[in-house]
Amino acid sequence: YRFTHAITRLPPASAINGLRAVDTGSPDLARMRAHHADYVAALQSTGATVLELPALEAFPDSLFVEDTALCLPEGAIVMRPGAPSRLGEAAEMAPHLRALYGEVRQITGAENFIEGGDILTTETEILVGRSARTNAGGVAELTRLVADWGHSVREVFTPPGVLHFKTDCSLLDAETILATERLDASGCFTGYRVIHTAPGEEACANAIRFNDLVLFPAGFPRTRDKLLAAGYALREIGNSECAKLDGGMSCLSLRF
Ligand code: CIR
Repeated sequence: YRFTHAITRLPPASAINGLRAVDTGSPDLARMRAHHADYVAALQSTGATVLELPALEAFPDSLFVEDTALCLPEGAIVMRPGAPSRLGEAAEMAPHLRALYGEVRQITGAENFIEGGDILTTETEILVGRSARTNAGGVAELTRLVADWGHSVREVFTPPGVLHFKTDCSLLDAETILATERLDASGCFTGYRVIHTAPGEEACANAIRFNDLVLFPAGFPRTRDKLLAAGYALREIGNSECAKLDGGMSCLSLRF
């Protein structure tokens, strides 16, 4: 599958107040913006068109656009983020998706929550990890919304204490997944080829394959070498500042 488009959103100054599970210090905004520019340039270098949306100061986590929607070849689904401070980000994304796609559907159930970071789309199925942000109602509503587009959804689980399902895994190609051992141990990837992150490097499981490149966070040399040995073309991108907000490579874009 080749992507022709990506959507990103510039980091707002308010990102220093973004959500985090553990406070490891305030992100450095200038460095975060420099990393973000490297990320956008890497996407563009594959030939894709990148729609760079302006910063939204009212939403400190709004640079993590992935959580607001699921983009499929047939259309997009606007999410209902489980973090109350992020709910409004989905409505900010919807008009851009409508402009780019014919059809946009929406998770609307008042008790249903789901964030894009919990969704891993492979060539054959959509895996959704229940988490502190994604509940059974959200998974069920998504399942109904994508059924007539021919997509099947499989509900899986995000390990306790892990923000999103994709915090711990990424799709590298049609049959290969990069995952932490703790997530793979749940058995959710039976039938796929799985490459494990090196011990102690669990934080690099969130990468993205975008056309000919794998965008991979800098600073994880043993996993990087495993991926290079497996034949992937890697582009290392600094992620030190987003990591302070539990964000990684996939969170920073919508891709289709
Ligand atoms: C949050 O807690 O929602 C943000 N600070 C990080 C979101 C990361 N997004 C993602 O993994 N898809």
